[in-house]
Amino acid sequence: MIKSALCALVGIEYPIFQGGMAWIADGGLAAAVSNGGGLGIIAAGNAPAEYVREQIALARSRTDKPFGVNIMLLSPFADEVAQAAAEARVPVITTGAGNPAKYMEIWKCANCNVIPVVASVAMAKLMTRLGASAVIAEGMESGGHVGETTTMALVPQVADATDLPVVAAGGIADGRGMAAALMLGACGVQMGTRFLSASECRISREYKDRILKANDLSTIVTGKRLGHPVRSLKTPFARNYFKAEYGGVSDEELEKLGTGALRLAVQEGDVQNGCFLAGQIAGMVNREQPAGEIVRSVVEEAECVLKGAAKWTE
Ligand code: TUI
Repeated sequence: MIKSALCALVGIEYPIFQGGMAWIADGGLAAAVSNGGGLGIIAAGNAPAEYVREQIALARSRTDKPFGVNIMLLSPFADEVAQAAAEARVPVITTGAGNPAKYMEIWKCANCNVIPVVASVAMAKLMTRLGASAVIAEGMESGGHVGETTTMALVPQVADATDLPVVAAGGIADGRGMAAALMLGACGVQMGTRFLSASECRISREYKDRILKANDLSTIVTGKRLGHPVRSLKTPFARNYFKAEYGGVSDEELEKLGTGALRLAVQEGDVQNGCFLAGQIAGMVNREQPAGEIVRSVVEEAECVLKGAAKWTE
């Protein structure tokens, strides 16, 4: 089985992280992934600290394996959630959509492994200097908030820029993607969209079915004009938002259109008003299965691909 420095660093069996998806990645999903040998991650999203404490307690009641908390840095509750994660001494803290510099000290004092998502080489270097344990290099194939660089271009450049373990994210959904990421210099992968199909992933039936039916052209990036580009499924909501964004709609009205849209997708399955975040590999996610099975099958397939790779040099 594939092992890497990441496994020893965070105490997991296989170097696979589950992405911290806002409104989706709760303590139940995180525990299921961790019990399967990967690293489950609870998403704080825009929720207050109380929600995060509850989800940590839920995860701890379902697993004795390590898990993480993802802190979305644009959240109005980022400060209190950062404090709560330190107080709960979660083994791993990942961050997204910003620069976590101001929290590094409290997290390190609490002995948490801090593993920020970076979308550039400059951010990877800064996080290395500030004492991160590893970095997640996330390309713009991912769902949700996206940077500008693809995984194929970002991962090797980040791997060259830091001595820390690099986790590749964005556009990875199977063993081929995992094997390719390892060849680019990563020592593990993070997957979000693939775990949307996990049996333990409690999203609306509409959301899951749309992921299972998606193809290679099913996603779109909106929100560039407001400075927060996000990738989601091409639903009526996303198409309308896209038109409004490139039409004459004001910034205020655009902000209003997006408010509450993640919750409406996840909990209500509302295709008119909900934003169904998904990565470009949604077209490869075709069946529902337990999270542990997803982890094992991706690792097994990656191993098979890597063993077969010698054919290229024979
Ligand atoms: O964060 C994500 N994905 C997300 S966050 C999210 S919730 C949201 N809600 C409203 C608006 C925007 C987001 C849904 N999906 N992925 C990790 C990620 N982080 N991707 C890119 C980045 C990133 C970008 C810039 C990390 C650091 C960074 O630094 C900029 C700087 O200099 O502060």
